[in-house]
Amino acid sequence: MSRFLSKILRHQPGIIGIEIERVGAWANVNELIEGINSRSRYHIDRAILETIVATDSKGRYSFNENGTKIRANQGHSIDVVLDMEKRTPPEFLYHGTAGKFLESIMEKGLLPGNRQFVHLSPDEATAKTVGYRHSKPDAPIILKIHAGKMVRDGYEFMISDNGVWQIKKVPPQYLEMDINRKDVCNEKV
Ligand code: HQG
Repeated sequence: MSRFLSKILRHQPGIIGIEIERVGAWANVNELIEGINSRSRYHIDRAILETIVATDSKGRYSFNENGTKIRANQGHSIDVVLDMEKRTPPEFLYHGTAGKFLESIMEKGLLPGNRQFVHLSPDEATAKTVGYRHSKPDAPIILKIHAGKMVRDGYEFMISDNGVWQIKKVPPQYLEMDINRKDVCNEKV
């Protein structure tokens, strides 16, 4: 159900016949519940939705202040404007990906693809989990991002409400593949 909610709120609200507000990425809760119940194989009610929002492992969703609207905190492919906080990142961030993408990444840098932003992780363990989504059954490749250097060179980073670092792109000169960390790169998740 949480995955289906992600699909609706980040990528395809039209599949249940609803619209997402461009500014803030909000969906109307009543319309969402009615749309899911009438146009999908799922059944949901307010209590189930509240449980998903409260217990999601990555804090993917939020209600607005009076609980009439809901949104995904990040990860959109549709054109939305989120009031994400600009923040100075730690010296290094991490990105987990699949070996099949490496040549292109090292040539063009990290690009957002279908999403609005490139997502970066604060630690290698998180990056490993993210990368494994694309690399399995092979182990992911972990790239170290020289985020501090990027800031000193004028790049701005944002962080979503659920703690995912975001940026429009990471040029290749700020990427490093730490070949010494075989324990990270060669193990399966
Ligand atoms: C790769 C999950 C070729 C990139 C996670 C990635 C994350 C390139 C894939 C969130 C490239 C895009 C996002 C280039 C980047 N050439 N490939 N130049 N630049 N790529 O799924 O970062 O569970 O859109 O390395 O936790 O994997 O959904 O991005 O492998 O935060 O909440 O293109 O999704 O969150 O894949 O994952 P994605 P991602 P949720």
